[in-house]
Amino acid sequence: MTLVTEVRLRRVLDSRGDPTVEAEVTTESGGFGRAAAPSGASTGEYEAVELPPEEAIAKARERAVPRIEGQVYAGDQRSVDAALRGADGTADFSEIGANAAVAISMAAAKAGADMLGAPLYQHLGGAFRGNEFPTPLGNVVGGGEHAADATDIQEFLAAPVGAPSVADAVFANAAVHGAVADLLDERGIPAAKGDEGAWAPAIDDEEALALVSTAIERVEDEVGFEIRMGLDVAGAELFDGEAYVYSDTTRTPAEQVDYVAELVADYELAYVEDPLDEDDYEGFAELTDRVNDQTIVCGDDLFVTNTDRLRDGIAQGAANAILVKPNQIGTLSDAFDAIEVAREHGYDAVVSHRSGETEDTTIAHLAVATDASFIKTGAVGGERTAKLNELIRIEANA
Ligand code: 2PG
Ligand code: MG
Repeated sequence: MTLVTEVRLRRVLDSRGDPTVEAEVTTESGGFGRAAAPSGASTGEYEAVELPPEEAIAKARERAVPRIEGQVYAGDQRSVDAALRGADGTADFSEIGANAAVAISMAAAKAGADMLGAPLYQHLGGAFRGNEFPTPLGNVVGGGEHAADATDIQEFLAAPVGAPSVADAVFANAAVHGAVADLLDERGIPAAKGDEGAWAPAIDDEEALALVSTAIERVEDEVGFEIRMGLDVAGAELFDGEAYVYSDTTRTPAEQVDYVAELVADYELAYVEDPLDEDDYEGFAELTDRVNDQTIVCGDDLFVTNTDRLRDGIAQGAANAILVKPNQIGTLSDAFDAIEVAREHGYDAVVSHRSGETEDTTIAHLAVATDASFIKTGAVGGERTAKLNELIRIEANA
């Protein structure tokens, strides 16, 4: 068994131009892994704590690194992650920062794979992983916390559910993104891009729904397979404690359930994430009950990749899928466990990027390793294409 010999930490840039934590892990036998923490903008209240990168690095160097260097076996991800938890000592990584923890956890996994000479997805998934590839959800129009003066709903996603391969799906999403640009141009609507590379025009949600539907139809005609629409409502960001506040109207929680159920029916949505506030398990359960056989209802801020919150949701029938973001919980082992609990209870797993990203590709491997149904990692832009192109490579080499 080969020990981890060195853990190095530094600040690097993320896609928003902010600093984030990068980790490098080296093993006794020369295995090497490098990974960087992503960062959210519409963060859930119950997420693990992200510290300012400099502070996270200092704390992790002081507390976590001595528990890992020369102490844990590089191929044993559970030991690495247990050392991180032990070094931190809190439930939410508020001592060393979930950003430092997740960077070390992911870098150690890559070092373990490198040491074994195996691709990361195989190291994480084992020899018996299935052959299902995740369907990529591509963010093509968005607003909310990801862009100023744009839509209230955070993300309008292309969901190429009929794509014969990951590569076809990736290109289809980029084509929908391009078709949206053409439609905006035809209508003389200017648009910049939001944090994830989605178009962020100053239009309302209804116009965006119509626009993305049309863009999807155009691309469906070209590619000849089914593409549907999905949404990340990011409901917690709209909720003011009593009602959901949109630019042009306000909806009570009951009205919000009706509204989303109507959107699911009217637009044949394949996917709805965070339709309600992160504390509203009951509302999630009611909506899920109504649309369970029509669409995927996914909990992001609701579950924050946390198995305890997921189990509460399962007990109440809230949602039928979980969004999985390793930095929401702090380690790959925890993210893995969330996917396992979801699977045991018939919930789909959707592995996801954050709005602030780097060129790190770990989530592409995690999604393949765990046979996740979907991966949400944007449609265009270097930090997004890093993951999408990695999926294409994995598919080509599998
Ligand atoms: C989300 C994510 C990613 P953020 O809400 O699902 O799209 O956004 O990283 O800002 O939380
Ligand atoms: Mg979300």
